[in-house]
Amino acid sequence: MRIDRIELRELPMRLRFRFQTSFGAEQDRRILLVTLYGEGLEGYAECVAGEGPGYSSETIDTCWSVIESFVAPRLVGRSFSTPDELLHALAPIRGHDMAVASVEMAFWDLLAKSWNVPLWVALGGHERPIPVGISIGIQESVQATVESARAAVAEGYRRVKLKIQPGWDVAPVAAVREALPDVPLTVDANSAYRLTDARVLRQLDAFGLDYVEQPLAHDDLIDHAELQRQLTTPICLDESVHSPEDARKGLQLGSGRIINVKVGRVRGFRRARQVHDVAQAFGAPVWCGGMLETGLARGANAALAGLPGFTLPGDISASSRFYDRDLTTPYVIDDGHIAVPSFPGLCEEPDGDAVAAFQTTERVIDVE
Ligand code: OSB
Ligand code: MG
Repeated sequence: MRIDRIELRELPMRLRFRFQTSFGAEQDRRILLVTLYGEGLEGYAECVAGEGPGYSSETIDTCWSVIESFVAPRLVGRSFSTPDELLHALAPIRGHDMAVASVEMAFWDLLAKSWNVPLWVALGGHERPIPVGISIGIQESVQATVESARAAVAEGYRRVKLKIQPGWDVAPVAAVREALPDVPLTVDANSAYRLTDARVLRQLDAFGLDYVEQPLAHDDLIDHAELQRQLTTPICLDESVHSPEDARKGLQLGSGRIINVKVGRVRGFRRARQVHDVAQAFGAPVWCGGMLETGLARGANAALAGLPGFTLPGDISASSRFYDRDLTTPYVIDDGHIAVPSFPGLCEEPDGDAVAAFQTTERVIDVE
């Protein structure tokens, strides 16, 4: 597959509500839409970086810059027959995983379209309905949190995850657990605690949580292992895992027992599948995380979640939860599940009118 051209477009899109986490609030998303052109086909993907470096060190601007200056020049005008070959050409780029992932994902779209198969086939997964959970941001009050959780369960979501931070943990969790005694419930701290907060985190053991997600530092595995020894609730690693090697080290050390796999965070589908394989070797469940994506990436996430080790509900909520107008046919939740897309490639063709309506900036990197 020869890559003739890479196109970057910025689409500012507004979330339907402010999404508050321990690292900040997000409402305005700057969607970076990547298009690869090759063999008469177009491959699409969305970059998952945020506007600011709160979740990881990458931002939409660093991704734009790294793709333009370092990724595209290594790819345009060259041929790659597999994602491995493409990743090899990008190996000199240390880090910047979300930037690399967006291009790797668009390459999978191109490849799968050229083979005329849906992404789940290209990935070697299964076409099964994927159970989905919902991630509820930090709310104004405990009452508002309980209402959001009740509404999510009424809509069919199979797991409720509450964002927590110091001072906003035991009270909302206790209230939601009391209101919804049987719902699979989890919490996500996005690295807001330290090992010295173990006493508070141990209090969460009383609520039968499926896991506590990334309680400690984004780059830590050692303190997580110590904390895991002190908790009965499993720890799920998110920010700490960027590679299959990180997954191996985290599971070997006992830093956690579950992994949230985000394609953008781990440099693309190839490595997402490898993280899945490592976790399977350890007997550790994984699930597919979300980054407030548009419908473009939701289908791709569902396809990834068709791999057999994805045994827990993913953060793949309905398009309409986040966006009034989506870039593709909106994804819907049916009885708490999302369907794995069956059209060739990673996603449906983005709706040209919607792209034009949102687009503000464009840059094309062509063969000279
Ligand atoms: O930690 O899982 C996270 C959104 C942005 C950044 C980090 C995270 C999240 C979510 C939202 O929890 C999940 C979703 O897209 O539904
Ligand atoms: Mg998380």
